[in-house]
This record gives sequence, structure tokens and C-alpha cells, in this order.
Amino acid sequence: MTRYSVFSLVRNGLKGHRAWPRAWRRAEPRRSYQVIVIGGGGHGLATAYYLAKEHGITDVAVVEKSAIGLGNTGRNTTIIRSNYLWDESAALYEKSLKLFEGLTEDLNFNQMLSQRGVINLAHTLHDLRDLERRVNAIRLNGIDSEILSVEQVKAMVPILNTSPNARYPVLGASLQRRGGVSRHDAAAWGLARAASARGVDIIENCEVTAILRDGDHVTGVETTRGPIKAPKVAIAAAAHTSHLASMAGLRLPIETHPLQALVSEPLKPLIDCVVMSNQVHVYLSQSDKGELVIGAGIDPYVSYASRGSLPVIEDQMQALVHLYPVVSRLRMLRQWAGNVDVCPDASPIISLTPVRGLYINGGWGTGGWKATPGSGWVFAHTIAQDRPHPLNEPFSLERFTTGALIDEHGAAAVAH
Ligand code: FAD
Ligand code: PYC
Repeated sequence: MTRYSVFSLVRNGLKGHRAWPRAWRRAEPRRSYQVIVIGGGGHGLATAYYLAKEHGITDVAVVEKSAIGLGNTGRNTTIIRSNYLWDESAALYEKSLKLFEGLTEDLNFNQMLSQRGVINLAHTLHDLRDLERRVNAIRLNGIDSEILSVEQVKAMVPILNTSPNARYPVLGASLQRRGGVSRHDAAAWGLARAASARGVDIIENCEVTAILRDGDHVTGVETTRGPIKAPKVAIAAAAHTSHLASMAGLRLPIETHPLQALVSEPLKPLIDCVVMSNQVHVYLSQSDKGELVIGAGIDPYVSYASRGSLPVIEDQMQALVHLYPVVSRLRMLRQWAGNVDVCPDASPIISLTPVRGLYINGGWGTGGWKATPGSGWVFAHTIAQDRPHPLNEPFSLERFTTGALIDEHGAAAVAH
């Protein structure tokens, strides 16, 4: 690994960083590959990395229409956790959390992982019972989770308004101490660097415009930089999953919605954990720069536009000010939106398809960041072995015909 002294950092800074080596190779598309991964977000990059690392498949192209990590991977609020209700989801998200715990060492790239704890507030008796049920289920799966009393929540989050007369009274909370935040750009860049070092081609500014088939099997893709052949094509395109699947003649039960977030002006340390409130649609953490990172539920309409609507922000701000009155005079610095791919049961699809050699990883909705390494790990297995890993078998496309849905709307923690 290249190491930089303070002097080389200053010298490179003065030269406009032009002398720094690229973290991943600039690759030109070749005529054919063993596997093409569509989408250079965290999921596509993790898939390519684990194909190379775990299965020795390095003849892989990641084809990205823009630059890597500029989709939802670079737009999320970096929260990671594995506190899901159903056994299937708990196993998948816990696998991912464990991979996150070792990712800095594995990639030799600081992920800035901060397991500062994720709290989910209960504002009604119904909320509290639901959290208790959830905590019991999570613990039965061997995953850390606990119920906090109002006093315990207040001790962890002193700025929270826990007055019984508050507009949104707090009756208790759940806590996953191993949950927290992990830097999204670091995952995209670290995975890209590690995949590239193992021989994967990362091809940016290359949009897939068609999926090529011969009868019932896939033969490659058409792109804005020409056709590329491959017997295996894997879609990891988040908001554009259903659009890409339709190029192969498949209709998916996925809707795409805007999801917004915003950050405030920077403050001295104010809150040292993540606090989510599903019932009143606001969540909060503080970045290393001191900004409050604030998010809400999805915008209710279907759209591919990466911008959100004002009513959602107004709703989120009123909830924020009621819950944390101390921030009422804080100025907001910037707002942005991504487009999230939502399945009817708020669970993802990681699956083979009726088209041989075509695989789908999508429908992560508002919560796929935390799944990034785990999703790539199981998807790589699925592609390499041509069958799902037991961890992703329940997340197949068939569940929409068999009815074996995995309803995780509650654990999504962000209303949708
Ligand atoms: P993306 O990063 O979107 O990557 C897909 C890539 O596919 C894109 O780069 C896109 O350009 C590319 N692509 C699309 N079409 C084509 C094509 N035709 N040809 C080539 N390339 C194509 N999740 C959490 O777990 N915790 C959070 O705190 C959290 N907060 C969020 C906050 C916001 C505001 C948003 C928008 C999302 C949040 N999420 C969160 C969800 C999370 O960001 C996503 O589920 C996850 O990042 C999806 O990763 P991905 O790699 O599948 O998608
Ligand atoms: O899934 O934890 C989550 C999440 C937080 C913000 C958006 N999604």
C-alpha cells in the first residue's frame, strides 16, 4: 500500500493532487467478460469484489453510467444496523454488519465505522409493544438489542424532549449498541480499489441501454460505448432496477420514490448516537464535521427525479423541533435526494431470474446501505454458483408468486 507523509500530502496538495496514483485502474470496455455487473454503487462494487475474492472470478466488468458511488451509495445517511424482525432479514443484515466490522482491515481502507448505537423511539403504547416484540425476536436470533426506559433514553440523548406534555411523548425506545454509522464514500472507493487490484474492470461513464438475449439466456449488454458480451449479467442498479429488468422482458414489483435528507450548519458535539423516530418521520445523527444529519420518510409519489418536495421537509422539521427543541434556531446547510427502489414487503430481491444468466439485486428501498457488503457477498455466491446462498434464498423473485413475503415495513424505520 502507498503511504503518505505529511510532506507528501502538502506537496501533492500544492500540485493539485495530480501526482497521486489512481485508486482504481481506468478501464476501457473489452469485447467480452465472464460476468458483467450493471451499476457501480456499493452493491455492484461489493459483488465484483467478492466474486474475485471469494470465488476467484476476476474476468468481471462493473459498468456504471456515471461515476461510481454517485447514486444512493453516496446519498445515504450512513446508518448501519441489523435489528430486523424476521429471521431471514436478521440473518442477512447481521452478516452484513459483521462484514462491516472487518471491512477496514479487509480493504485496507479506513471505513470510519462508528458503532455509536441506534435508538428507535416509541411515542405510543402501540409503538412500545411493537418494539418489545421486535427486541425479543432480534435477541432470539442472537443479535444485540435492548429496551430502554425513558430515563435511559434521556441519559443517552439529553437534547430529547421527554416531557410527558411534549407534542410527541417518548414512552421508551429500543437500542442496538452495535448499530451506528459507516462512511459511504469509503466503502465505494475501498471496494473499487480492492476489486480493481484483483483484476476487475471498473468502467465509468458507460450506460447499459439494452440487455441482449438469445432465447431464454442472456448473452451480454448494449452500452453507450458499444456491445459487451457475457454469459452472466448481474443487475445492481437500485432505482433503475425495474427499468433494466424490463430490457430483458421482466416486470418487477418495484416502485421508485425520492428519499431526501439534509444537514445543518456544523455544531460542537451534541448527540453521540443515532436516533430514529418512525412514527413521526424524522431521524438524526451528527457527522464528524459537526453537522446534524437529518432524514425523513420517502416522498409519496413515484419519480426518477433526484429532488424532493417541500412538504416532506416541513413535516420532518416540525417533528425535529418538537423532539429536540434546542435545534429550533439552527440553519440548514444543504438538502439532497436519491431515488429508492421499493418492494411491496420492504425487503430486497437477490435472485436468479427466468432468463438464464441474468441475476437481480434490487428493491432495497430506504435501507440498502447497511446491507452493502452482505448483499455483495451473497449476490457473488449466487452468480458464481448459479444458485442462491441460503442467506438470500428467501429473497428470491418467487416470493411474489408463492406469497412468502418478508414484511419489514416496521424495521425499515423510515416510513414507506
Ligand atoms: P446505487 O448506489 O444507487 O447504485 C446503483 C448504480 O447503478 C448507480 O450508480 C447508477 O448510476 C447505476 N445505473 C443505473 N442504471 C444504469 C445503467 N442503465 N447502466 C449503468 N449503470 C446504471 N440505507 C441505509 O441502510 N441506511 C441509511 O442511513 C440510508 N439512508 C438513506 C438516505 C437517503 C437520502 C437515500 C436516498 C437512501 C438511503 N439509504 C439508506 C438507502 C441506501 O442508500 C440504498 O439502499 C443503497 O445505497 C443502494 O445501493 P446500490 O449500490 O444498490 O445503489
Ligand atoms: O435503514 O436504517 C435505515 C435508514 C436510515 C435512514 C434511511 N434508512
